[in-house]
Amino acid sequence: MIIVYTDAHAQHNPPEEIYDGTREPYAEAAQRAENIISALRDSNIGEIIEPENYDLQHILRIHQPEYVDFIRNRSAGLGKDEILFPSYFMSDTYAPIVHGTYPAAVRAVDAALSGAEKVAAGEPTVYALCRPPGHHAEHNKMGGYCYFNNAAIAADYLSEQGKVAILDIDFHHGNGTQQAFYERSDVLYVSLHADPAVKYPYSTGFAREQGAHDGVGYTKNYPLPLGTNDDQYVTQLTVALADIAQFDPAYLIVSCGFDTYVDDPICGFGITVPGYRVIAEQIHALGLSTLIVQEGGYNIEHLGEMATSFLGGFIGT
Ligand code: SP5
Ligand code: ZN
Repeated sequence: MIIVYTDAHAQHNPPEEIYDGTREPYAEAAQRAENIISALRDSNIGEIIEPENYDLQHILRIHQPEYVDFIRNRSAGLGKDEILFPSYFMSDTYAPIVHGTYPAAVRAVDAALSGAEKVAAGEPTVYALCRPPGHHAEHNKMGGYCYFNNAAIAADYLSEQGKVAILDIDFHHGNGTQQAFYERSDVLYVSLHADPAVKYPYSTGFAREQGAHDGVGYTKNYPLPLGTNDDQYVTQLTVALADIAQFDPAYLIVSCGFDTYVDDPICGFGITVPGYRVIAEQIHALGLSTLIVQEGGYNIEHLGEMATSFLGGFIGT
């Protein structure tokens, strides 16, 4: 397996988010990616490479030019200790801008695109350790710790070569990714997530959302109750994997959040460290060329174990 990582993410370091009117420590901390990469360095899972640099055009196929300009200009205009909760182009109060947000977000896209390029060149499994995450980022809105939609940009890139399925196993519904492909039949979006009636992003991810126009039937949402454990999760995953097998894609992108973990501080499923391996083995059994893109996961201390367990399920170690 190839692992794509750059420490450029660390310059995106907001000190806080606003939750219910109160400023709270930023859950999507740089230490998340640092703990994952350190655990992977200590394992034999794969070679770690730096992402290449890609043209902005790839981002602009998913995001509005004014939105991209806004993040670039507002990031650059901030001092090193300033934080901005913008009034434009935002879905919520979980995606503030700091000085390093734009360059970090661009490099996260580069990591996903590098992974996509490797997969297109025949690499069976690539893990892009993206930070900041991406699946909540919409065409012209940041939100939920996300700015540019790494997985959607990689999916659009790979869709030039063949059909792409996206399996989103983050705890939260990927509203941004769903939006990007809602009217397309060449990219299937399948998501398992907490019931949006009770958890973020609240307004999308209901089972009745199934696509529109050419995309009818190519969005599949599987909301699950709080407390969902390993066995219950794998039962629903089996259904999602059958959808993907039936679609018969050339490539699979896994939007991989570890916020389904039993001890995640802000979520509420019951997936265990060994459970991540079982989930990965089931996905791997599809036999598809697969790009894994990191999304959420907030139990910083245990993220390395989760990533090692999950990625191990793809290589049989
Ligand atoms: C990528 C991803 O997983 N984004 C998740 C965005 C959800 N953020 C909303 C939850 C904020 C909870 N903060 C809780 C503090 C409670 N004291
Ligand atoms: Zn999440």
